Amino acid sequence: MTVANDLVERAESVAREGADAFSRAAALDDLADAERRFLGKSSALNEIREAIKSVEGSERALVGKAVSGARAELEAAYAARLEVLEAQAATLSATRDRLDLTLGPREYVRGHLHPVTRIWRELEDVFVGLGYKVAEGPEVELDWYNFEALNFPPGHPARAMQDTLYVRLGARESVMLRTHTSPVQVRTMESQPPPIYVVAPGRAFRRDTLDARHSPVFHQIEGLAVDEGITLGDLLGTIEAFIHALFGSDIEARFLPSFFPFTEPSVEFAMSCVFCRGAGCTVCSRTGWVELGGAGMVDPNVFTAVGIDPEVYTGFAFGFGIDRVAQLLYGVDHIKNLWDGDVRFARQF
Ligand code: 2NL
Repeated sequence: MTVANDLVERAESVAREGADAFSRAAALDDLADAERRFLGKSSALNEIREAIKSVEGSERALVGKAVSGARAELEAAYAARLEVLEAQAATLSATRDRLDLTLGPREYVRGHLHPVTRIWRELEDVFVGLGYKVAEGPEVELDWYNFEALNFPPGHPARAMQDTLYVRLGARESVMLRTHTSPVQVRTMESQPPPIYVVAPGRAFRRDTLDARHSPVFHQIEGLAVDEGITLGDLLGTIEAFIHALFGSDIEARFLPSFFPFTEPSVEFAMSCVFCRGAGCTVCSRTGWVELGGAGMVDPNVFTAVGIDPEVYTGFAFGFGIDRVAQLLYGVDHIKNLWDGDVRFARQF
């Protein structure tokens, strides 16, 4: 075998060997080693090229061609493997270095109405069903609407019944937080002629010390009917109808005589206890009855104050606490639980 043939063969075998080493390189480091070995300065291929000097002139081209063919093959094999390994490395680091920015699942808690709001709306529904309109008015009131027009003359002892929270505006004791929602009905009577059928639910304020059943801020609903020929019988029937609608037709209504400056005659009304059905329990203090509120026939002085002729019209009015009904129906022992905003309490309803 000639020196030239031997060199050509060696070049071809180095090309195969190198291509094989490149394709077996598992990582970029291995590939770099193989590249140095097969394509570097002291590679077998360079030795072969050096050896060309010892080949006869006419055969040099043959060996030169074999060497450059082997080099091209090696370079192509190297480039192909490099591409694959670089792509693998990129995927690997993308996976390994990934930041998990997923937000953890958050519990979706659906809210609901406050127990007092619920009773408030149920009461409105009952009276709207009886043909009443819902009226609203200011919580900061003038003496005229809160007292004067309601037959509480200045200095009248009835004012002492209402521990009023006054606001420092205008003349002394002329502006106050309304002590009941009656001023809404006074405003209604002043602004429209009878027939009037309205309920006024809303917040009211009194200088009460907080205890299990009293809060200085409370909610009440008052009702007013003014028409020709309205009687005490209509009042009693209306209250009985609303008690049946709200608590069930087996619950009884009871009326006792009472006094209010704005009604004559006046009554207080109660219902048979929803818990013991009249047998006697702690909720009704073993009486079988639960006090709800007061009512009466609108005093003629009130009609005169608002410009309604008491010779033509009669009417009845009633009022009771919304919080008290909520407390009763939901079994809330202390009224403060309704208002201190603790969701652990609110969630129970
Ligand atoms: C109660 C008693 C009551 C009224 C409110 C009223 C309103 C006008 C005229 C006459 Cl404009 N009366 N309201 C009447 C009787 C009783 O409330 O115990 N409330 C919590």
